[in-house]
Amino acid sequence: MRLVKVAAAQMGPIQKADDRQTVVARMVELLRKAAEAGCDLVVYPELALTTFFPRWYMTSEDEVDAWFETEMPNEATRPLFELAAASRIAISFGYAERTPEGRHFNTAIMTDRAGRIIGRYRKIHLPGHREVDPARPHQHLEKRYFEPGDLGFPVWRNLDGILGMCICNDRRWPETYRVMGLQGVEMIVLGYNTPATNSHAADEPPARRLFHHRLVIQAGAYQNSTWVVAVAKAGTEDGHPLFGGTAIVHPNGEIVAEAQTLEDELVVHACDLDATRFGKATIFDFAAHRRIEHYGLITSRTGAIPPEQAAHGTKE
Ligand code: CDV
Repeated sequence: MRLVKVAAAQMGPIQKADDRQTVVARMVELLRKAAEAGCDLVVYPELALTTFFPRWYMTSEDEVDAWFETEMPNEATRPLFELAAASRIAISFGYAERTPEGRHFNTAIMTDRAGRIIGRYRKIHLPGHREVDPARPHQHLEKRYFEPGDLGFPVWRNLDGILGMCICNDRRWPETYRVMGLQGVEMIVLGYNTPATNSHAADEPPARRLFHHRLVIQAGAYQNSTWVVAVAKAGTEDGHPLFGGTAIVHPNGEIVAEAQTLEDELVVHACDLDATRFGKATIFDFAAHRRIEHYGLITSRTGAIPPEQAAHGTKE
């Protein structure tokens, strides 16, 4: 057995007016509880330090940059890193990153037990749009504020296993899991902020949104025989509801632990990384069964082209 006791640290809403210190104090409290529970790893949501600011349309560069961190750790997050190191607990959380060159990414980091950042991931599948879309009941302006990640989907050796990260919308794309699966990933950790309503379809029931969330994380786990730890920012931020559904998924695709609230809540499970071996050695033994000679379209074509158009070239 290679047990990693994971705390999926769901966070309740963060309001626009909440400062980083207040939020980090909540993260520290969750970390304390995880330490009491004997956890090895604590995973927090996407953009954990602030409200989900991409719902707000901003034009001033200064206003936008106020949501971004230029270094990590920084003054606000240092207490979290210090407690993590003192407790010998690895952590992962998301934040808005501005690089020294002024580039903007939706980023997640992972530390080792000593509190050193050993992994960085920048969100690749950015949902939403760049300008205000009056047809939508709420805006989702990630494409305005972030560039697509430029680091691929790496994995890291940590906690005696092979761990990877992705962020929110990435979980809906099978390529995300498979690229990490091809590097032998044993646990994928991800944070998300998912609105409880669909901005393209206001009548979509929240239950269906939760169903799709579970569907993709369970499929990603099963098809790559990996643990998936999916962590929500939940509840209502300045009138905008986010669904919860923080969950830990076994490599066989079953959910083994799930959040019960829309508040700060720890979902804890002792994950045996050796449980990934069975699927990786049998039905999803990639080396034995994959047929890459038939997968070329996955990397050569972005959008779908139905057969009629493919036969006669693309439309002008
Ligand atoms: N933060 C996100 O990436 N949210 C998307 C919503 C917009 C669909 C998600 O996939 O949950």
